[in-house]
Amino acid sequence: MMTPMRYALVVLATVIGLHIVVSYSSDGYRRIVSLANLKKQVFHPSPDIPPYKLSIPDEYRIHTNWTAPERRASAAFVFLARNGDINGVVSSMKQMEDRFNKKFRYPYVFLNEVHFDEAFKERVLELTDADVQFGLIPPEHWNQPPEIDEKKATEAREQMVRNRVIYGGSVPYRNMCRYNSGFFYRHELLKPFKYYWRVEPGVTYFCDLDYDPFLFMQDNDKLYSFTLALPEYVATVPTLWDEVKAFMANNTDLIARDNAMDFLSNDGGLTYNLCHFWSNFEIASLDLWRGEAYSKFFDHLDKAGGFYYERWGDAPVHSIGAALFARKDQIHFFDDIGYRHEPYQHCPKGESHKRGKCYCDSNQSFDYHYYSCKKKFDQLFSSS
Ligand SMILES: Nc1nc2c(ncn2[C@@H]2O[C@H](COP(=O)(O)OP(=O)(O)OP(=O)(O)O)[C@@H](O)[C@H]2O)c(=O)[nH]1
Ligand SMILES: [Mg+2]
Repeated sequence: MMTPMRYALVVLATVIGLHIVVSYSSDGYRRIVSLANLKKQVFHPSPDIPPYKLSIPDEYRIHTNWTAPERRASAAFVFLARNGDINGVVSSMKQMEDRFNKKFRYPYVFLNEVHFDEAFKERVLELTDADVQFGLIPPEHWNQPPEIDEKKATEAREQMVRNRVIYGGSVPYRNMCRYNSGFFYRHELLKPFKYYWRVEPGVTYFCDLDYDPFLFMQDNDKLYSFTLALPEYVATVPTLWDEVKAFMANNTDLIARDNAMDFLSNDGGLTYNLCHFWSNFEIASLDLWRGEAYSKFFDHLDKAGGFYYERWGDAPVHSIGAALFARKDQIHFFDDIGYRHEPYQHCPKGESHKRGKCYCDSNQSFDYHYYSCKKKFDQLFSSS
């Protein structure tokens, strides 16, 4: 016969036994009876802290000790922006991180003609584990040069405003175009790099990118790349092609063999068809711009003054530079990078769309629009 004492011992042993068995077989049970949890129950926080303010326990978080791929290109993102562009900047950058750079961790270089403010820096730094640098543009690289005849420039701007040319009355816009055309690649912070990816505020990246486009460019001897190509507003570049022709006539030795002149001109170079690669997206070689040919070309254009007497954009200037000083096969179309800068977008099709898990509509790709210059690019290769 069981005494009450023995009876109590048997019950206790059964409870302990069950606890051990269930602890081993059930994660949930183990969590509930864990010391940490019991402690939480006993020492629950002061009632004036709402429970949602307690941080989620670390055990719920995924810990991936991600390391960037070993082989990397010498490359950085370049972001020219104003302090007031911050909301568009973080939108573009967050997408860049999520779609690509979380895996690759390429550094960012931000450039501005005034100091970036603390709020700007703070919001940018929150977004990435990669290195981020903030650079100040030297005034002599940014401001309208003293050789420009201000009276002539003012008259030109006023005329453009009357003609409703977009940004026609803006000096800062012209400074920006000239800076992007001829100076950004000389900035101290970009000196260590060979390639850059230009990012602008408020753009959209539609697809995941599961390879390194910088390495692709480097390994395959590509110098310039694009996703969108279209004609420039003729009112912004009325004398640009005259200057290009004058430069070519005096510098035949600098023009690449197998260049992409037929992308720019429908008549062998006589006239400009206004086609250009849209430079708000660029992955390109910094050394292409730093080289003798483009340096002399930019100096020639700068002396002609069309950045201020007209409104030459960095897109046609870069495009003409790339088309003339690189071989056509050194210019790459990044079909698998879904990209939008208002009001146009490139969206991959078929297998590329699927591989990139793209969320854009392939039927709404500017490539097939009558206005697109993509077909001129394709024609470069149609007879070779
Ligand atoms: N620091 C600085 N950056 C500028 C200035 N103007 C433009 N930018 C930057 O230069 C790039 C091109 O300027 P945008 O205003 O986007 O020019 P756009 O693409 O021709 O025209 P949008 O259709 O307005 O986008 C962007 O990265 C801007 O943030 C400026 O005055 N200072
Ligand atoms: Mg823009």
